[in-house]
Amino acid sequence: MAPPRDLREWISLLEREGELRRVSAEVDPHLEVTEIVDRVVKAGGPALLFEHPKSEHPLLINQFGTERRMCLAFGVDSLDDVGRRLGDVLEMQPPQGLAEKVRGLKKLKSIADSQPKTVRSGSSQEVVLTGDQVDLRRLPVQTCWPGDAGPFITLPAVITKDPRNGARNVGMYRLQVLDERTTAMHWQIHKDGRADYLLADGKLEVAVALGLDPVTAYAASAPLPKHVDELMLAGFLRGEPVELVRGKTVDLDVPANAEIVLEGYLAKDELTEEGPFGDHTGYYTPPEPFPVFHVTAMTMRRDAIYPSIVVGKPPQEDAWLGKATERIFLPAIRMSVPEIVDYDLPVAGAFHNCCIVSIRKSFPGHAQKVMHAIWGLGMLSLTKSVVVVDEWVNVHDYEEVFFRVGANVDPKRDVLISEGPLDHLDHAPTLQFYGGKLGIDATHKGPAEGAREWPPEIEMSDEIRRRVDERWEEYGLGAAPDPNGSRQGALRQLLRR
Ligand SMILES: Cc1cc2nc3c(=O)[nH]c(=O)nc-3n(C[C@H](O)[C@H](O)[C@H](O)COP(=O)(O)O)c2cc1C
Ligand SMILES: [Mn+2]
Repeated sequence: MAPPRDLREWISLLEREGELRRVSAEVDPHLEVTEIVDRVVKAGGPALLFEHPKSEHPLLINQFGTERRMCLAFGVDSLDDVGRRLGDVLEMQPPQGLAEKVRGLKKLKSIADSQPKTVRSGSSQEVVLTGDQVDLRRLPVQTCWPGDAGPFITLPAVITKDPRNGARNVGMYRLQVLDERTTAMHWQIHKDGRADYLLADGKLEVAVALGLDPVTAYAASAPLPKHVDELMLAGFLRGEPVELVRGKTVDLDVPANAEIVLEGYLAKDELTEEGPFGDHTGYYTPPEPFPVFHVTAMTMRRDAIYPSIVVGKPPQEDAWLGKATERIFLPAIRMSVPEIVDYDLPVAGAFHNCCIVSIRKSFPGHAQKVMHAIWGLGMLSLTKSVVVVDEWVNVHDYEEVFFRVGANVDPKRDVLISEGPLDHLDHAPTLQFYGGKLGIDATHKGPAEGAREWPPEIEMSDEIRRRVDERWEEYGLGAAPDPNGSRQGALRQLLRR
């Protein structure tokens, strides 16, 4: 099934699938929406369309809150399917034979189709407000947590151009609403939008799209190299190009199907105090200077729907945006580090705190090599701790990982303390941006790594397993438990947690 073309199609799809609830009661975007959503997210509940959030615009939230909805957004059964499609293109080899050539052409077409397309008009400009007509306070912008400095736009796609070569960038950076026509722009030190800003001479034009089809909205959060346009990725993943129209007051193309677009500019060196903001680390990030965004135009669909998301103590809705990235980028990571079998970024680790990675180990020090590779790879370079396990360990089964770390690690020999860049939001390191890294080698070790002879792991013989499979009914013990069930599941049952 083709992914939805815009937010309206997405909402219809969610509704058809029983994945969306409309709330007609009046609710307050000041804190009240957060408390409702926090409970619904943690219960694995539906997307919510608040029809009366004390604003003329309805508020959509929790659209990404479960794995099932994330798969619906991409039109796939499993997020790994999305990764495989991307991997297929990345790994393209010269085709052998006719069938492969035809398949190769299809892949090339999917790349050609990913280029955004300019169209003459779009529903995102049905209503055009400029100058004094702009009033951000008419949107149901949430104040999420009691200690927040004010209302924050939390699910934007921020579009800029590299002043050197015009290359587009799209990033999801929150915007603190300061008054009717200005916001702060929270792009962190490692981000591409900020790099465009630093390269700008005097002024940088910006457009912010709100209320996109779910794949394009996701793409704004994807950690692509700076020179790769996030809208290309969106077009590739959707299977059709993202349509753009000319901005009304800026020299930027904006999504034709967005619900709302904010156009404007940042003056170089005009900073404001941004925050505090209850962040995805589970703590408030303290006030810090960030650029001021002046809104010169607000364009909309008639009856525009405003999209929002709450971040906070994990798990929150952003968990599945992060998991989508984890799955989609696995093949790309394998391109540069092919010995990686799988990896997991635990949601509780806010994605940058921990990375568990399984490898096909083939030489002494291989685990350390992979730790350093991760610390040198795109946004993964900000990872604070890396746990390396052997290829047969399920990285998504945290009980199994804990078992391997306990069983296979000599802390003196297998723990590596290093240092390097850390996430902008990490409050733990002594210095902001820079500090310690922890690597734990939980693989089996050989004599060349200073270990004694490694003992064999306990495994039942295949013969006995087969016999018990065959005879299970005879024992009169009811339905057979899954012999390959996860350690996590087994432990929960055993300990009745
Ligand atoms: C819900 C959500 C909110 C985010 N807020 C911010 C933010 O305020 N500032 C920031 O720098 N990154 C934020 N991010 C992460 C960026 O969107 C992500 O790093 C993205 O890759 C940035 O694009 P870029 O690589 O083009 O800079 C957020 C991500 C999500 C999912
Ligand atoms: Mn980028």
